[in-house]
Amino acid sequence: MAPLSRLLFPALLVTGANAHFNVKYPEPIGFEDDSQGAGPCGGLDPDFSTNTVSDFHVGGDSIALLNGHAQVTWIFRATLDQTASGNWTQIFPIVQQSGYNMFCEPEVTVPEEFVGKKGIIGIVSNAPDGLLYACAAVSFVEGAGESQDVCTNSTDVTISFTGDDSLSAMVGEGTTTSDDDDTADPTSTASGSEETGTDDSSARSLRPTIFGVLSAVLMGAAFVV
Ligand SMILES: *[C@@H]1O[C@H](CO)[C@@H](O)[C@H](O)[C@H]1NC(C)=O
Ligand SMILES: *[C@@H]1O[C@H](CO)[C@@H](O)[C@H](O)[C@H]1NC(C)=O
Ligand SMILES: [Cu+2]
Repeated sequence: MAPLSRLLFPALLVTGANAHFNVKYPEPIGFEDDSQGAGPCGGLDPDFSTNTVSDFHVGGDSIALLNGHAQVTWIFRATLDQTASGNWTQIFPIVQQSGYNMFCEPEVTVPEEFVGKKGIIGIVSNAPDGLLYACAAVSFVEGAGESQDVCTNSTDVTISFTGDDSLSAMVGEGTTTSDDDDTADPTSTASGSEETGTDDSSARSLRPTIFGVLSAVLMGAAFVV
């Protein structure tokens, strides 16, 4: 009995710790799985007096992510608004990640004019369970960052450039005219969300099935124990 429950306990923990995604670099302001769907920072408010404030090199620095979904699209954005409430600049093209686990982009650049200021790096994931958010509090500095040990791509992950209207609607407020047009056009945003819904539908229907089977197996095993 004891060996079996020892086997089952880690299995239950793994099932319970079903994180949407984690930011491995730069250090995020925090992480709450339950509120990660709340923008702009996953249910957390940046606080530069208590958060770790990392240097982020405008000439190229790393954003390292641990993804808990089969397929997502990502947008990276930055703002000098320390409350993260707006004025976002897109800092990397939107990409799609297929496969779980690590995706790291080591050369994310930020506008030179951010140097010497503090602000927020925001990461938004369009996942099968909705839009998910994380933020890091940073100090923008000159030059290029050193390579980070945590900056890896998992072997079975593929990354491709893509479009995603619900993500591109999250940048550009008050920055460029073309981005303003995107944001102001409800038709393009609406059709974008529909497309995304269709793309994700297979993943969405698969997940509950897997969890249903897993739960049934675990519950069955628990009765045996
Ligand atoms: C918005 O960001 C730009 C840089 O992209 C900055 O020059 C400007 O001061 C910011 N505006 C506000 C209101 O924070
Ligand atoms: C991970 O893959 C992306 C997309 O191909 C690439 O830009 C990036 O440099 C890779 N990261 C590492 C650490 O090699
Ligand atoms: Cu999720």
